[in-house]
Amino acid sequence: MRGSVVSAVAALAAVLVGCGGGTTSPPPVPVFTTLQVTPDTATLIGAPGTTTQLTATPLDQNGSAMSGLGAATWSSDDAAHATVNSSGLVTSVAVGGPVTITGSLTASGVTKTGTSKVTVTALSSTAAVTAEAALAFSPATVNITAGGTVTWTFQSVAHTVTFDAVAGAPANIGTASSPVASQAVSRMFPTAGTFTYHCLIHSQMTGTVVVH
Ligand SMILES: [Cu+2]
Repeated sequence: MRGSVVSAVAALAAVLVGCGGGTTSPPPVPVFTTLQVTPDTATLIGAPGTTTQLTATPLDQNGSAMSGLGAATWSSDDAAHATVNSSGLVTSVAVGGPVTITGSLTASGVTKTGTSKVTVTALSSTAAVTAEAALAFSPATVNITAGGTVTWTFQSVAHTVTFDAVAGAPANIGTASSPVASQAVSRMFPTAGTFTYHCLIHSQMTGTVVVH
């Protein structure tokens, strides 16, 4: 019984190989199908003059990137809040949005477009970070103006805020032998820069303060 089933399967496989196993069809010709714009959403922090780069990639019918089709053109539907140049670089003008940035590419008579939604948010002089009991700084990155203040709120688990060696960083909060729990501590950032920090107790806890 079992043997006859195996024989039947083997016979069927032989038939299938005999029918088509010896031929190969040519690969399908790539057809320009989609223009993928990345990232599809972005946030510009502060205005005017902060920037983010968009990229437009033509894709074929299988979702594979195509080359040699030329460069996309770019447009903004709300130049009062964000503009885009011929290279896809978006620049904030005023807080608002989301602004729809459209990339467009015509190749072989086919035009495809893709979009990204860009929101322009205000840059604040203050930011709040929670040093969570779940072993994370949240949010991991905050942005403030020069002279602004960040306040870390420590939950029940003790942590440190230990700045990496960057000139202009404020004093650390807590030490390995005396970490901080269940209170809020603020630090002022007088100068622009990117200040990374970590927790001495939990090496996976890292964060960044970007001062503009
Ligand atoms: Cu920690």
